[in-house]
Amino acid sequence: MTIPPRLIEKLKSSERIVVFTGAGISAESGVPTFRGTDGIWTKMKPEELASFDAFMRNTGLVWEWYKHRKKIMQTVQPNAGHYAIAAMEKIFKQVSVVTQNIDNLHRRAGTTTVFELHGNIERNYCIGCGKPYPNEKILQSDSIPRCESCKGLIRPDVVWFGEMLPQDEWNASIHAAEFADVMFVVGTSAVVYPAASIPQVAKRAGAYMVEINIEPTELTRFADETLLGKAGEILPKIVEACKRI
Ligand code: BV8
Ligand code: ZN
Repeated sequence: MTIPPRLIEKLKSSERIVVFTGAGISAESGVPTFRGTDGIWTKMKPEELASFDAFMRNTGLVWEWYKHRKKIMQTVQPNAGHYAIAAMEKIFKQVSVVTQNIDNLHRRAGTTTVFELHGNIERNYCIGCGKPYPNEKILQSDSIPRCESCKGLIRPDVVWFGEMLPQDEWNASIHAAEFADVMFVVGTSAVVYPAASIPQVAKRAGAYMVEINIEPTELTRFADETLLGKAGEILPKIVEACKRI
């Protein structure tokens, strides 16, 4: 895969970069995606597990699923794609990552401006009194975690289907998209809203949209460039080409 020279030309004159990511950027770290062949949603429908109703109806099952994913996240590392995005901060004036992922891998790779639209699997809180709880506490026992202060149910600090996105993260993501010179869209099937509207906001505001995915998606027809291949292989090549600018 060679990086199109026109993209390098565009990046040469760019200051503000936004990178919108989905599960595909973490796939090479060993984190299962949602819709791929090994995808989580192939076994269960999203609403059956990632919704407040499912949590109240089937608390044990939902916690079992999140504890399983928390344990996976404890074993995985950022990959070359995450590190390449972090390296962009040394090349461009401003780099913002807007992620749908809850795996914390962008921060662990060194990216400093990360807007987490769907929460973070390392955080939990009591639905009764809001008290925060770290994963260490949650993973200590196999039982359903309850608050030591008010005995309320503890839940993962992630955004479930039917729930609003965190207002500050949302507003900051919209603002970054509106001022982006280049919007990278990496490893997302772009089917979950309102997150998937962020790249459109950037495009409408005049950003050059670059999609990186192993297959075409809902956004491909809007992209100025579509680079088909693995994020962990393409992103380092883009960064290398930019370093030579
Ligand atoms: C809201 C956190 C309203 C939890 C997630 C009917 C009923 C109820 C709701 C709706 C409905 N119809 C529409 C909706 C809205 C709903 C929605 O969009 N549903 C979809 C399914 C149609 N959205 C919501 O409910 C949102 N809230 O609308 O609230 C509201 C308004 C006012 C007041 C109150 C409420 C909240 C949605 C958030 C859900 N939470 N995650 C958890 O993770 O457990 S969603 C979760 O799935 C992810 O966060 C992400 O957003 C999505 C998965 O998408 P991707 O990340 O793109 O992953 P996917 O596997 O799909 O694709 C991977 C891609 O990577 C592929 O393209 C693949 O080709 C590529 N790839 C693979 N390997 C690589 C690669 N690319 C590059 N390199 C590789 N190596
Ligand atoms: Zn409590």
